[in-house]
Amino acid sequence: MTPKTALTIAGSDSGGGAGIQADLRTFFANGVHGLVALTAVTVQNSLGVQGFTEIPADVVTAQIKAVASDMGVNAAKTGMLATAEIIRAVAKTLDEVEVGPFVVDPVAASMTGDALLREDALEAIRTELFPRATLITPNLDEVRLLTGVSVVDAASQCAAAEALLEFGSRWVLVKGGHMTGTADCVDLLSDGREYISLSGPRYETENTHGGGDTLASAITASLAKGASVPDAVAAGKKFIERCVAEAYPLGAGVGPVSPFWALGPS
Ligand code: PXL
Repeated sequence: MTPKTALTIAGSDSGGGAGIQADLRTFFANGVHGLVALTAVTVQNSLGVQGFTEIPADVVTAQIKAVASDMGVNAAKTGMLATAEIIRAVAKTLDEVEVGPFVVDPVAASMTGDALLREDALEAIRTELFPRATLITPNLDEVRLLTGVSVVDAASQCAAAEALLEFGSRWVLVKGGHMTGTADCVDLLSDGREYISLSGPRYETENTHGGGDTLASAITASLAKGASVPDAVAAGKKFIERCVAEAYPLGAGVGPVSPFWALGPS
């Protein structure tokens, strides 16, 4: 049986915890065939990102067209996009090929605070990609950069969701994981009509590298299999919770969230 396919348009993490490495194993663990349009090669380890080189925008476009025209894409997501030129190329390509539901994870920086986007690029994500997105999945740092709203409680999380929907995505997931002083991790999913609060346990771990990528990929995998956005987000949250619960130390800095539980008992 041919599985459904999901495409990640994202960068490589030499440390293997985030980026396309996280996306592909999350797709695999969720039973979909992963396709890749590589945007950048980062040089990094658990201590931080030492630098990155972007892939030429026309090569990013060519990768998307190659897989979409032959293999078919049931859902797609973006991670690190590196430059405004790549973002514009992705937006234009999505007008030309069919990729199904489209998830935009507006990755701006790594857990260690290192930039993963050139300066003018966040604006391009907002204007070029958000209007084409089925769902956007910003964390609270990205919410602040995109809207100026500092989320500190349920009311400001709701205000942030409304401000983000103005940019034109169908749905927004305002992730609450970075909120301090809350016992649970509460994410807010909204399309402007429904406001769905998703609450899960907060695990005490420093090892959360790749968490955002893993969540967005798990959601994308469910969308590829035909789930509705609320069902895909609920399933994605369950998936990332297990990955965070079993995150492991690796290197002297921030370790990765773990997908190993998905293999079953060893
Ligand atoms: O987690 C965001 C992210 C996405 N993509 C790449 C990364 C990171 C974080 O470090 O390195 C390639």
